[in-house]
Amino acid sequence: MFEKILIANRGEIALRIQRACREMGIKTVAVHSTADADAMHVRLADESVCIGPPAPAQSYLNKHAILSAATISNAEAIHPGYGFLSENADFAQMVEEHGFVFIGPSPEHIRLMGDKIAARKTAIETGIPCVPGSEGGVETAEEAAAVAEEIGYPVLIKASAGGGGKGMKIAESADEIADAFNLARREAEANFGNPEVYIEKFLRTPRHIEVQLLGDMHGNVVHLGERDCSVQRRHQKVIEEAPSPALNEDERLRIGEIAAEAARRIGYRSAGTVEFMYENGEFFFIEMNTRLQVEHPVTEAICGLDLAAEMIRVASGSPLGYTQEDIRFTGHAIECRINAENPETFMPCPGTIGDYHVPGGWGVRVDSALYAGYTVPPYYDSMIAKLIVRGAHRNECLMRLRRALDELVIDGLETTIPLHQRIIQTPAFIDGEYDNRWLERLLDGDD
Ligand code: MV4
Repeated sequence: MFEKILIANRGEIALRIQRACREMGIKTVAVHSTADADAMHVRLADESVCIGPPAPAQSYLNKHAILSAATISNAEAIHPGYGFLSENADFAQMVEEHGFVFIGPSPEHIRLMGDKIAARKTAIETGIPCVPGSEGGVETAEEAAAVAEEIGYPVLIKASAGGGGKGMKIAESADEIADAFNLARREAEANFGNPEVYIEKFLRTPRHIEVQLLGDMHGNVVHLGERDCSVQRRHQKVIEEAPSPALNEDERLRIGEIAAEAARRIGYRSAGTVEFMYENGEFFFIEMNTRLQVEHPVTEAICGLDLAAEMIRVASGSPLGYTQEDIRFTGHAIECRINAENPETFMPCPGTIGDYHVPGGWGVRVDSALYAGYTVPPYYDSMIAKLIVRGAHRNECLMRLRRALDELVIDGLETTIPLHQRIIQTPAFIDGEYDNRWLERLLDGDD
């Protein structure tokens, strides 16, 4: 096992990984920008290194500064967390070339899944169901029109270098295809420096359901069930839960096994997530995330595994100590992402924390790097806390979540706590009857 790990991240996820390290007897090195000198992840680390000014490009995205920090601190491995450099294949490769272990998948797998056309081809080859669409990239407006004619309108044009919903264009009919195609290509070139696009049938009311995978270096892969992340606003997840209220036991096992088998076939290692859209009883692959995700705690809550610790174990070469049959799912879990934002306009609201009180009791977990008197800087993501609640079943979980949200106090800035209180009291959410556009409809007042 490693003796010392550098954590190339900040905020709650840096603490999450530090906690796993501490419990495994591993020393931790924090890196931080000048804006984060007083941050909790720096205070709680065994050592810390300042890697640059506040702007992420000069600090948390600065590959050379992070590698220098790993060198001078004698770290053996680097955990990237999520965001920042976590899905940067060049960084993962540099980490290995400098003789450190990258705690994540291989650079080749990160690169493969970062190219959405290649990822779609891999999904098809490994038996994962995909949305009807183009076989590979689409080069001309004529080709786009021919594909759309074949699969039927409406269609969605997506950037191969996109992901997370950036750069998608809908064409409702043949009148719109040429403009949509040209616009999508131009935007893809401008935003990602790569004009390649592909086409899929546009699904109007899918749910977003994703399968958590964990693989080791010895060819073993297990799935840890699914998460329903359909409650989103502008491609930002707001609430996640496991298991999905939309799936029956057969669908759950089938989609998990399909995802795990595909990962086995490509030799995937570490934590990873296969994202699906689910509509009318059918699953369709969208993309694969090659990182530990924000919402991993809902999976931990229902399967009893420590995903951060497992990632570290498999990165050190240990085999998974269990097979799929050993994984047991128990109860229900829901996560609320709490952002420092106005709960109506969603304008970011950095500031200094006044009173701070976190809920406790059975089944309640708060992952956060906040403390009373801490000033949330304006330079980074506005998520400041995650409240994760579990219960024996969904209803107990909902009642406990309502209780925990009422106990939570984060004063001194605006937060999305009132939004969560509203969502979990809305009948459609209580009934588990929501799709990926439900929250935006609720906020627009059409529900
Ligand atoms: C789609 C889609 C409908 N049809 N693809 C958004 C994020 C990115 N991962 C893929 N996304 C979508 N792809 C087809 N063929 C609708 C979305 C989508 C969405 C998907 C999941 C959760 C929330 C969403 C919000 C808007 C659009």
